[in-house]
Amino acid sequence: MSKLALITGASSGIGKATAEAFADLGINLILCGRRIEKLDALKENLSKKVNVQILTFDVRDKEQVEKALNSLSEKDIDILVNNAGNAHGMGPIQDGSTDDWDAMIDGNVKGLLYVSRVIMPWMKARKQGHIVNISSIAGKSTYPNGNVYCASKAAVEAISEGMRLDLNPFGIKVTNVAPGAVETEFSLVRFKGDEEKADAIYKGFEPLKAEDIAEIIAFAVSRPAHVVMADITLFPVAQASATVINRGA
Ligand code: 8X3
Repeated sequence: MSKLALITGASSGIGKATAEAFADLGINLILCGRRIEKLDALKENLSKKVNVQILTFDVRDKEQVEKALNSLSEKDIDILVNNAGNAHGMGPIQDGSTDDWDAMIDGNVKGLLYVSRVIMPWMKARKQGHIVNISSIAGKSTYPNGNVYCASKAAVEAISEGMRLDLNPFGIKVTNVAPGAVETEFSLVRFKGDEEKADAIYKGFEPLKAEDIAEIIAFAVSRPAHVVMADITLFPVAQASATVINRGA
């Protein structure tokens, strides 16, 4: 029987690429996000391969999350990909914008928790399921000016561990994925639309593409029932740590 996956932040980047990779595996999809036109376009494309539903909500809004997820007629979700999240601003912590901090803590941490809080009991009742949390190298290592973004991803790392421990009695798999430099809308959002700054992040080396991460996620969710890939760190070859990237001469 086909599996069913729910992906947050599915309208672009790693979320969208993961939806495409899952469709290639015959996994039915619930695509979640805020940008309905983008989700509609993706649905139109992927519906040729699998069943696709769309749910529009903002993960930061607890009521919206609960209302949208509880409206699902099919609650047998096999795979939850907690992908929604972003960086907002980058600079010294003493000058940080509290609005940016709210956006990152509310989206990357609380949003992931709100979505998971609804879906985990459904998985627990079925004694099966797989949760994939998209963290970051920033969650394993804090870099200069990354402060609150790094903190939000460090929280994701801790939540993945907490889920793995507490969901262990129910046979639910938890995979934490920590990418390094991936070229998506990520830097454009972080630098508030400043294309020059965003492009500079990926200059002088070949960054990962969203599809590279999606391929690994697709691999992780298609392992045999007794196997879980617990923690995956992914770098482009030019990257050696959160701060060391070989950009050539
Ligand atoms: C994205 C990777 O290195 O910009 O989470 O924090 S990094």
